[in-house]
Amino acid sequence: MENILLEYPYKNNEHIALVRLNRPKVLNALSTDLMNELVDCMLELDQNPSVRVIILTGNERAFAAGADIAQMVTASPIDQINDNRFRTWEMLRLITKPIIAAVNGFALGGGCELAMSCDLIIAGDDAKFSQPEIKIGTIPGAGGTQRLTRAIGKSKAMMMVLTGDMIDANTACDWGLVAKVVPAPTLLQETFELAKTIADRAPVAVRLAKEAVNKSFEMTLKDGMDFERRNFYLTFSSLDQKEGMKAFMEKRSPNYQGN
Ligand code: CO8
Repeated sequence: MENILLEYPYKNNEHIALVRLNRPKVLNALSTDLMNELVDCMLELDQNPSVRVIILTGNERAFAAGADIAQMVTASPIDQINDNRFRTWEMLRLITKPIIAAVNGFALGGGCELAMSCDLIIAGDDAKFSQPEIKIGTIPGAGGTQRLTRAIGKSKAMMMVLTGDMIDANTACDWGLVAKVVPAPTLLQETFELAKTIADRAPVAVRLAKEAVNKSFEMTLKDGMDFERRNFYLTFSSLDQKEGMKAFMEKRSPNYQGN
């Protein structure tokens, strides 16, 4: 892989994988090759039984400054259709394990959309978010008008999408785009602590909970409640549910095996 790095930096915890976007010279612009590598890597991690949580990050300067403009500048609509870059973006939706976006610096355009494709965002206090496509004569194409609107509401999303202006990390947190803001130098450590907490939970339940929360964006409340209930029932077929409740009754910590 040339455009991303896969690391297991937490020696005492093999359950957590760190995927780093790695095109620093162009602020991690999301080229087709990068997105292909990213999706391949994510699909592989999803199949790896020892991995329970994935952290996706960039570097100190940028999470990602958007789709690679150099690849799009002369593209025709037919080029875009033939290239079918959104196929890879769609495949991110197939990942069943929690993905935490750890954002320092710029998360712009496709970079903001990529962060929003993750399950939650932790931001360093220097992070900046925007959908700047309007400034270069186009509009968001990977969820910037949809996920952003669901995250922060119509009026604020309109302001961001129609102006293209950046918001800072604290504003993004106040508006509900970001779960937590931490001092930038501590971003990976803080994200690891959160990932570790999630990795310590029952993996089957984590997967079913993620699936149910994501369904809330696609279903009516009634259908979503039905879906949630079925996943709730399904947890009772896991050994981890037996272990979790037994451990509670025995006043000890549970030991989850992920089955
Ligand atoms: N694409 C390609 N190259 C980029 C990108 C990008 N999105 N962003 C930055 N770069 C490159 C610059 O060209 C520059 O390269 P070089 O050194 O060779 O000149 C290098 O990164 C450093 O950038 P700057 O010199 O511009 O750094 P500054 O600190 O002055 O500015 C900014 C930083 C504000 C982030 C500025 O670079 C910028 O505005 N970048 C573009 C942001 C943008 O418009 N993003 C939206 C792109 S469109 C998009 O994302 C649509 C998504 C649709 C879905 C995805 C479909 C695949």
